[in-house]
Amino acid sequence: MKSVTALIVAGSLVSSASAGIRISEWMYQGANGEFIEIVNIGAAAVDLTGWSFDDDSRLPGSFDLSPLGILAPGEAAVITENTEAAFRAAWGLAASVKVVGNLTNNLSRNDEINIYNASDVLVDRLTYGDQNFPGTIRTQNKSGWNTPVGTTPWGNVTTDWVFSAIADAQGSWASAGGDIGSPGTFIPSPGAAALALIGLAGMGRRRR
Ligand SMILES: [Ca+2]
Ligand SMILES: [Ca+2]
Ligand SMILES: [Ca+2]
Repeated sequence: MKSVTALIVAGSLVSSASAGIRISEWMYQGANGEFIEIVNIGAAAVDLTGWSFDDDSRLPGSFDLSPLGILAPGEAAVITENTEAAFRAAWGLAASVKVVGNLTNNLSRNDEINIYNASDVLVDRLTYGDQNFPGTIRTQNKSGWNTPVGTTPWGNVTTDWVFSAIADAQGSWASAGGDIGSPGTFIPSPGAAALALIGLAGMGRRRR
């Protein structure tokens, strides 16, 4: 009974958030540069032209995400303080992975990640910090990840977020400098994928 209720709640969240860009991974400090990963968990492609990022100063337009272009359903992209070329080389990323470099906002140990759309409306927020939120992870030289389908957006970091480890469920690996993460790779959990399908089925029924 409990699991049925959870399925219904998660399904409704998915369908109401069909525009679907979510923060899925972050590392506030690393040998090859801090980074943030976002993913399109919706059913439609999303054009990031005019979209932006800011940290805890919460200013839409602070850092332009337009260079990331269009994200297909399920596709992840990376924002990093490193140069795009150096980040790609250090992590061995395929040319198809979308990366925007030269981020200057500097994520700190306790900080915030805000993603705004082209209308400067907040799309997703992660407020994090192992000091401000005791018991949560400190993403120094290893990233934290979550599979955000079915979880509440606009949230604080919670114990749902876990450290990346070599060959974990995201297929994480080590960078040239020894950082551990999976920038640009997003693997939905089997449960999250099932919930997304339920959400899509619900949307289809309502349209008819
Ligand atoms: Ca930093
Ligand atoms: Ca900052
Ligand atoms: Ca990832």
